[in-house]
Amino acid sequence: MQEKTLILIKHDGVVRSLIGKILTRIENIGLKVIGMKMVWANEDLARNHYTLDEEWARKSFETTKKTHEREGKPFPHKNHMEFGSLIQSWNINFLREGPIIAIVAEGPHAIEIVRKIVGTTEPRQSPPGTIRGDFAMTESYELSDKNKRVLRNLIHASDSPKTAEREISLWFKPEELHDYQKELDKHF
Ligand code: 3AN
Repeated sequence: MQEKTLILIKHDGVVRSLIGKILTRIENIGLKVIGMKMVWANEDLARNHYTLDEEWARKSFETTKKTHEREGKPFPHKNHMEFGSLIQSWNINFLREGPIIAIVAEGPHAIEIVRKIVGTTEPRQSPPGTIRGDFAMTESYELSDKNKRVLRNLIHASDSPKTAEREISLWFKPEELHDYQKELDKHF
């Protein structure tokens, strides 16, 4: 039940001075920050973070296609791998735009809870109360498509235990993660 998750406050969050506000939300729900640093990712790190996974490409292709169809907008991409590699290259450029904050947070159900407070991939659909909904709701697939760039959605959070393990080991050395007690721990 105790889980660790990787959170990245991407460069759009850093330049909008949202580091403190986002961290407060993570702390407020009772998760423990056990690792944190500012990183300007190189090409290798960014590419390893956004590997082109076929299952992800298929899911993302379907979700984006559905959103376009619902709104009566043309969706020019024919297959998920062509679409996936385009988004991957946009994601790599975006991740390397400037320094970002990498965080490892720990707590019961940490992965699920952080995804919940982050909101949906498209900030426009993200409900008020979520990080993307409260701070980035004007961002949409329509805007990112028009400008041929990735969705600027402030934050990344691991989406499964398997991804969390891979991502944490990519961004942090074991000695950069710390073990300490907090007041709430006695209830877990
Ligand atoms: P999330 O960040 O909600 O986990 P993923 O993992 O599906 O979303 O996608 C990774 C990143 O790829 C997103 N944060 C978003 O910036 C970008 N992305 C995904 N789909 C699209 C799209 N159709 N257009 C632009 N950017 C996209």
